[in-house]
Amino acid sequence: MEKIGQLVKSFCFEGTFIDAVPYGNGHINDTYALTYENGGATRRYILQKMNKSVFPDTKTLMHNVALVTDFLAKKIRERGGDSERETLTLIRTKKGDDYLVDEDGESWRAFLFIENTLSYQSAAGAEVLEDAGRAFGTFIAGLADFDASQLGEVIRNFHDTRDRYAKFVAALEADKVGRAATASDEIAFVKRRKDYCPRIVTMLESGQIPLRVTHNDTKLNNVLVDAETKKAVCVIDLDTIMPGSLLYDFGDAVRFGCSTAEEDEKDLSKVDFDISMYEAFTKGFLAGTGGSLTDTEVDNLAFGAILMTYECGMRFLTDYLDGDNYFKTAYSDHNLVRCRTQFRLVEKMEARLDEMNAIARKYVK
Ligand code: ADP
Ligand code: GN1
Ligand code: MG
Repeated sequence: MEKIGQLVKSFCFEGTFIDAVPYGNGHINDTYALTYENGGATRRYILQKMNKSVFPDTKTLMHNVALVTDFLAKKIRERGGDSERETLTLIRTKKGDDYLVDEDGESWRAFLFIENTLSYQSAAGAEVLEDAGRAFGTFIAGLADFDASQLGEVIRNFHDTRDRYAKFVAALEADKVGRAATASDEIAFVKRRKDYCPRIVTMLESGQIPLRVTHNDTKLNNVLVDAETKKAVCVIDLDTIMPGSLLYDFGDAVRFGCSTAEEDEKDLSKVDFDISMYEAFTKGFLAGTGGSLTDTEVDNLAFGAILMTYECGMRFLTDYLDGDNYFKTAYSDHNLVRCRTQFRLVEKMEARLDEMNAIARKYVK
């Protein structure tokens, strides 16, 4: 904390620094809420130490974040909205940079704290899901005229499930920490569904579905919701904004938001796929995107949810086999526990695929 007290002096925060407390439930960055006092009023900021093993190219990452937040802020202001609440606002350093590199080579960035909001860690109710769907849909639609060629690729092949499979196989073969024997059911689960892996990525490559600017990390806790009205306020965590498929964003949000349990629930009997939440989310998402989906995208929304859940489970399993180097973990088999919830959800969704497809068609304009 002493270090934070020093480095905050390099940012354009207003007032007197009071304290910094660890904040939020992200798996990647170290997030702190900073409190400042200014003329009797308090003001908060978010300070994040970016995860350098996940994001070695901080320069490209922050280039993307700055471009996208500036672009969105301008749009929000043009339609009379409050850009300091409806998108992230970067606080630059006193030298005018988008982020700060400290003497240990760690990179830090800061945002205005969006007050009176909350975020959900698991299924939150139909209204919240519908609204979150609208927020993510609107977010993608709002970036339709953003020049994608300006964005650098922050993490190569982020949602290339073929590549994720290859990384899983490599981790399994290396079995670096001797854990493969403890995950044989999960390993078999991944292998049985290998044919899922190329489906979306080859549709993108062949032009069957469009390449869009997408968020790529649409967990429900990456939408801040107004604490009183429960309406979605702001889509956050813009680290993985890159060209991609809308199916990734739809699917990842369903994976997290339509589960009846938290991502790391140990009691699998509590883990189910809530189709009424799926319906609510789909309704909001399709309204938010404003009818801009192609028929092939609509036909693959439900599969996108299955694929993203499978991919996420495979990533947790790969990290477990690799010795927990990527996701933050709180105990030794945390990644295996997370992997199991994802695979349970995959099975639950597979059993309801026809209903899921019918719901997607029902809400297309
Ligand atoms: P990670 O990549 O580790 O998930 P996030 O950028 O999602 O990091 O931030 C972690 C958490 O911090 C979020 O889930 C949210 O609760 C909170 N948070 C992030 N940015 C803000 C902000 N500008 N205002 C309020 N809360 C925020
Ligand atoms: C990570 O950053 P966070 O916690 O919102 C991960 C996502 C995973 C998610 C699983 C950059 O998201 O891809 O789906 O954990 N982010 C990155 O909970 O890898
Ligand atoms: Mg996050």
